[in-house]
Amino acid sequence: KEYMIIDGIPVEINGEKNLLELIRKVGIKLPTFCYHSELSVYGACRMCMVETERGSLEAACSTPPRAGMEIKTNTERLRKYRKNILELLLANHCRDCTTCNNNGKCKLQDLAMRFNIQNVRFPNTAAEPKVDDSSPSITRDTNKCILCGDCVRMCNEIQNVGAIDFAHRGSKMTISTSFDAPIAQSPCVGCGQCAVVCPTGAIVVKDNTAEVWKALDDKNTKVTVQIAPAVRVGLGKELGLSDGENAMGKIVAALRRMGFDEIYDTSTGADLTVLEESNELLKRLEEGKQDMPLFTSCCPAWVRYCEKNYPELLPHVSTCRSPMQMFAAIIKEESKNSSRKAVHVAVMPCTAKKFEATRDEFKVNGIPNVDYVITTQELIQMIKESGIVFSELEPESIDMPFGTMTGAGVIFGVTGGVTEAVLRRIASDKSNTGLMSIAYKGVRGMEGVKETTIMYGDREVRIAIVSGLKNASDLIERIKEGEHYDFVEVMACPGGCINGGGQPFVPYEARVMRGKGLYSADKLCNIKRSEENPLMMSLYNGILKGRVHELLHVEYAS
Ligand code: HC1
Ligand code: SF4
Repeated sequence: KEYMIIDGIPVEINGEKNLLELIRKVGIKLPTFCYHSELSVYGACRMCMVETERGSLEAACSTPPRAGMEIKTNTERLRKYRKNILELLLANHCRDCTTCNNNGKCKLQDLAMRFNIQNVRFPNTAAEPKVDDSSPSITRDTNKCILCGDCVRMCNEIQNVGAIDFAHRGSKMTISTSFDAPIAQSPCVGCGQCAVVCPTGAIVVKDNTAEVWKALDDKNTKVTVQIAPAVRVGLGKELGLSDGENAMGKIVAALRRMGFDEIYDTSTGADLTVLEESNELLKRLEEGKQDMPLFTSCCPAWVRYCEKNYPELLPHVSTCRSPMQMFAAIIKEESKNSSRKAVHVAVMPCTAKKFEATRDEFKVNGIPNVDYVITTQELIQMIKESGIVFSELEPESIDMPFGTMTGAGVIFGVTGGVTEAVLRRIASDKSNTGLMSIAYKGVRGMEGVKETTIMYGDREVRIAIVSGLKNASDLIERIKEGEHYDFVEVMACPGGCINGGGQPFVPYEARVMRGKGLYSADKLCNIKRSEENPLMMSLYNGILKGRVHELLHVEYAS
């Protein structure tokens, strides 16, 4: 065993890549702006400097631990050093914290508080705000940027999109799209992962709460809402619950108090998706197709990425609308019977859903089926604004007539969930053991690439599950080189919707807890398979009769 000394405490080295990981492991919160374990090490912010026994300063993020090494993380010299960095950043920053969209979630604000910055010794040189509001998913203000490069590395390394990069040199350096075009005209797919890692208000989730409040206040409007699977395990932590705790009942209670007229669960829409997508897969298998796989279509950032980068693959993307859009089409259809104006809101963990809602494919007579998408973060904001003490709410249940859903629909929110739900549908063994054996087939887990093979009759069905768009494009390249798959699930955000761009930012371990939360929610459901949802039958015999294609399917053509 090898040891080193951190602040006088002997600590075992156990394969940690850098000092920062080891320091965090012993419970010391070393400050950083630019370190994320899943991104490459940039080492630019210098906040994580530590002092060695020889008196030199080293960046903990880019120094590997060595046996016998002795370091200090909190000395007079380090405190001065960090304060200096913070003051320099603040001198160049607008400091409109009270009116900033990121107020309370900003790392710069947080560290200024933590290091007790009461005075900035340098003159303020912050430029006027430069806001790019062109995207329906994210809002950028480059003058709140501290050049940590987190967004650039996320967009390039994990998402393989490359919509933004460093531009210019020295004091003119900024983060920009190519030719400084509005982000909506760049290759951006709206996944929001840049906003997840941005430590300040330079990239934030687009805020649509005002429109929703307005609809709620209007007596002549009936406001229906659907809640995505991943939201229930993503918002509790900020409202006094624990990481990954299933807060669905409390969310329903909060939405009812806020004035929503009918409250539904997107998992019901996911049940419809399972039935339709399974049919598509079975048709392929029965026709003995061996060409390109069937790609899932529920993730709007993936669909956009495919349109922009692999338009030739679009015929292989499932024609199923996403669960949000299938369900919205049905809810809007039902709302036609109301004498009031119908507004439908979707609460999503996802920023790309905001874009999906604006697509012409999902409008009827120019009116979108989903009028507004708000993210988990915006819902938290609305709950706080309304003064509701979330942790004390009594859980309530969703509404009828569309209030039945299954465990298969709930697990959509975590990578591998769509596949598991489809496998439950196509498996011939409908016993409990059969159900459990699917779970152990390699579909679960937070890995970015998973593969499994199942038997359908005497045909081998090859399945790949990817999350993170770089993993998707690597897989597509392999497929183009001749590797065969029958079914490919793609989610743009690493880990799936539980880590969506609209969820509050949490470290990796907490994301795992969110996934576990969804699997527990599945266990709690008395119906596990989509085809056993009694609502499905009545929908197919009712609203959907003769209109399955019109209401549940879409053809994307870029
Ligand atoms: Fe998702 Fe989906 S699972 S895309 O990740 O298919 O956003 O949660 O609502 O539509 O159901 C997101 C989550 C969500 C859809 C479903
Ligand atoms: Fe890149 Fe996604 Fe951010 Fe767009 S939203 S700039 S694709 S990380």
